[in-house]
Amino acid sequence: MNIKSGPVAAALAVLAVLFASPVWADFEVNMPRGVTTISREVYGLHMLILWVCVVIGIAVYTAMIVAMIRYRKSRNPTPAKFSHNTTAEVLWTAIPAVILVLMAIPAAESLVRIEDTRDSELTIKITGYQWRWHYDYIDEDVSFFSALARESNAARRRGSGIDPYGVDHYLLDVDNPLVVPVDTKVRLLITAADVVHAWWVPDFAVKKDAIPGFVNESWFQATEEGTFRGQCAELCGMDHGYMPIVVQVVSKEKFDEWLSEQARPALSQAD
Ligand SMILES: [Cu+2]
Repeated sequence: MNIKSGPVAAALAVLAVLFASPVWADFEVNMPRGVTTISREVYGLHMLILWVCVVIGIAVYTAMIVAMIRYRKSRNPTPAKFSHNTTAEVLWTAIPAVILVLMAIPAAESLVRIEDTRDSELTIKITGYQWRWHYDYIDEDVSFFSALARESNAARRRGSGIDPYGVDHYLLDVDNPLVVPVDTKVRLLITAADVVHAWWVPDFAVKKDAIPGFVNESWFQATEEGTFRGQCAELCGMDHGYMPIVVQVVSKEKFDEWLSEQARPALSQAD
């Protein structure tokens, strides 16, 4: 192996090992399709605009490469002297403007739906703290804190001796998950008690800043049961990386059961 090829070969070997590793099987290159009507709409919009960009990219690069080859100096020694072409200028201004307007129409329609929190069946107030979340089921007398799960918290500490790969959902698990019923429009009131946080669950297409003194609104309606994970998405301090979000979407019957279970200990505490 000579000196030049040494680092290149080493880098290629590292890349080969990285990409062959089973760890990558968990990663998607694209954004998730999600489990709410809005998340699927956002995904569809993202794909539509991606393909519009791909077509434009191919058209522009093809024109550029053709021009570079056809009008190269060796083949075209005396270049044309004109400096304006009104038709071309009108076209390359009008066509992008029309494309932008066409893309803005479905995007604006989605934005209106994303902001429409009317007719919700359940309201949950979410408060960000350094570094945990507080959930308050308005009208239900149920509220609790949700913090990093004990196993993850132990493994993250320096010198803990615990292998993070051995911890299930390392840094993405909490002690008390948020529980919501399926097929129910859940309105979220999002705020913070100390610094700016952001409540982000990709599968719901919800990412909203939690700002002290302000109440932001959002909503989601999950159409599938399951456990969905997210994280605080605003750099909020030293332990920003240790405030995950876990939402359990359960059947309506299970949710009612869960609610009544939650209300009981709160009552006994009040006595
Ligand atoms: Cu935070």
